[in-house]
Order: sequence, then C-alpha cells, then structure tokens
Amino acid sequence: MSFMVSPEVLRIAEDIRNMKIRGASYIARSAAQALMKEASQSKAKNSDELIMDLTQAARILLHTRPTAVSLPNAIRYVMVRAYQLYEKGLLLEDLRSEVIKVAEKFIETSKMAVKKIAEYGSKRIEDGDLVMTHCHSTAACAILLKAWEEGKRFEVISTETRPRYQGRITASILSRAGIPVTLIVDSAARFFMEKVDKVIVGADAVAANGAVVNKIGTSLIALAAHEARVNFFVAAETYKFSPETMLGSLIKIEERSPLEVVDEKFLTENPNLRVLNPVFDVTPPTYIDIIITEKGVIPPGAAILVLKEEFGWFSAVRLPEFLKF
Ligand code: RUB
Repeated sequence: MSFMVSPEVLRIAEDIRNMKIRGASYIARSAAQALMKEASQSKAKNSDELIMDLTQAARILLHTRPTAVSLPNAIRYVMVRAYQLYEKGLLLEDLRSEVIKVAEKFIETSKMAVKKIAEYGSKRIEDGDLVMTHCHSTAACAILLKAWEEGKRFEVISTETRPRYQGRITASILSRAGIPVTLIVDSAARFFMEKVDKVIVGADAVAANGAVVNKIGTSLIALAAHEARVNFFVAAETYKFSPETMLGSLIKIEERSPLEVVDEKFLTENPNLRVLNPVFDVTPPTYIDIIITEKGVIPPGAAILVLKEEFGWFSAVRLPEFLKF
C-alpha cells in the first residue's frame, strides 16, 4: 500500500492555508492541479492504491480553508469522475492519465468561465462610471479590465481590505492597466458611496437563496450601496455555488489568527483583550442586483436554478462520503 501523498500536494495545501494561494478561483484551480500532481506522481502499484492516494490528497486539500466553496466543488469535480472511472475498472496507468485529463479540464473550464464573466460583465460598465470594488477578485478585475480594453473610460475605487490588504493587489493591477484607481480605507466606503455608480465584487460562495459570501466588509458595502440606491453586482463562476446549501447547510465562515490584525507585542501587553478575525461575511440576496456567471447574468433568486442545473436536486445527499465535512 502506498498512501503517501506527493510533496507537491502538501506544498499546495500549505500555500492555500497560508494564503500564498488565495482567491476562490485560484484556490480551486490549484486544488485541481494538486490532484493532477497526485495522479501523476503517486507511487501506487494498482488502481486501488491510486484511488486511495487521490482520496487522501483530496481530504488534505479540503481542510485547508473552509469558506471558498470553489475548493470542495473543484475536488468534487475531479474525484466524482475519478471514482466513476475506478469503478468502471480502469487499470492504473489509464486511471492516472484520465484523472489528469479531468483535472486539466476543470482548470480550462475555470479559466474560460472568467473570460465569459468578463464579456458579460463588461457590458454593464458605462463611460463615466465610478465603480467600487472590495478585496481582490480575479473575476471582478477581469470585468473591469475587459471594459477598459473595449475602450470604456471609467474610474475605480478600491478598498484596501484589512487586514490582509488584498485591495492593494486590485489597485495595482487595475492602475497598471491604465485605469484611474483611488485606494481608500475600508471604513470610507459609505463616505464615497453617494458618488459611486456601481459596486462589483467577487464571491467565495453563493448559497441556494442567492446570498453571497465574500471578503469581510462586503456586506457593509452592500448595505451602504443599498441605502444609496447604487447597483451591487457579484461576479461568480457557477462552481462557487454551494450544493450543500440546497439542503439547508450554512457556509462556514473562516476565522483566522488575531496576529493578522495586531502583533504579538500588542497581545502580550493587553492580556485581557480578545481580537477576532472573521475573514468573510454574508451579503443577503436583497442587497444584490445581479450575479454575473459564465452562463449568463442572473438575479440572486435564480441561484437555486443554477444549482439544480449543475448538481441536480438531490446532489448534496449523493455526495461521496469523503467529501462531507
Ligand atoms: C478573496 C476574496 C475574493 C473571492 C473571489 O479572499 O474574498 O473576493 O475569493 O475571488 P482571500 P476570485 O484573499 O481571503 O482568499 O474572483 O479571484 O475567485
């Protein structure tokens, strides 16, 4: 029996955990890539051992970060097919190469989805717009970059996104492309909202009722946008929709170390102080105008239909045991 996952899988899992690999779509593609590495590098002597090695790799990857639904969905995409092929009786080398193909297909589909979202989303950007965004979403950035490439002229406000400052990544990417960008502290979002024409953010997860889970602070920005009657758009590939929420599961909100917020010295000097660091929040569907997916633009209320099309009504109960948290 082999049951030793490849060092590449452990490295990718660690990079997801410590956020060297971050952002829901990059996390999903990296997980698929890790399974691909496992398939190609596993020392399994037969297909039984290979499927066990893949399962172990999948389990390690699943427990790296809890909120981005793209991660279990990417793993489900590869592993459900891997199990089907294994049960069909594929021999070791055939199973190996088929799993590699499936993982490659997921990565390709994910990249295409972002392209499509950029196409659909850029149509919503108009000349003269002031667009606010939060955190760093490759899908939201792709929309803005596409619109700029198409010749639309607009400005962007990017929140810095405490405590990890992913907003600086957004500001840097967009401004390097020539887009005028203003970087603001997160708490200034409402101050600027009256001048904003639309908000575009990404998503880590979309629930069956159309609620969107994204970087902490997103729901406050949505609230401010709602108050100011500013459109609030979400850019999300369909593999960020959570089938588990069809059966009432709640999406787990990741809590990270207080040391991302304050330093060790501050904690030692204030021993009675508690610092909490939830890194995502839930924006209710009532504050969301549209969700831009690669299949088209939908109102949040149609999230359940996307889930039904992707996974079927009873998908969650059919999940393989190892994918259940
Ligand atoms: C990133 C974040 C992004 C979504 C969407 O959080 O909240 O808005 O993941 O990103 P973190 P994308 O930095 O904690 O991973 O559109 O690139 O999938």
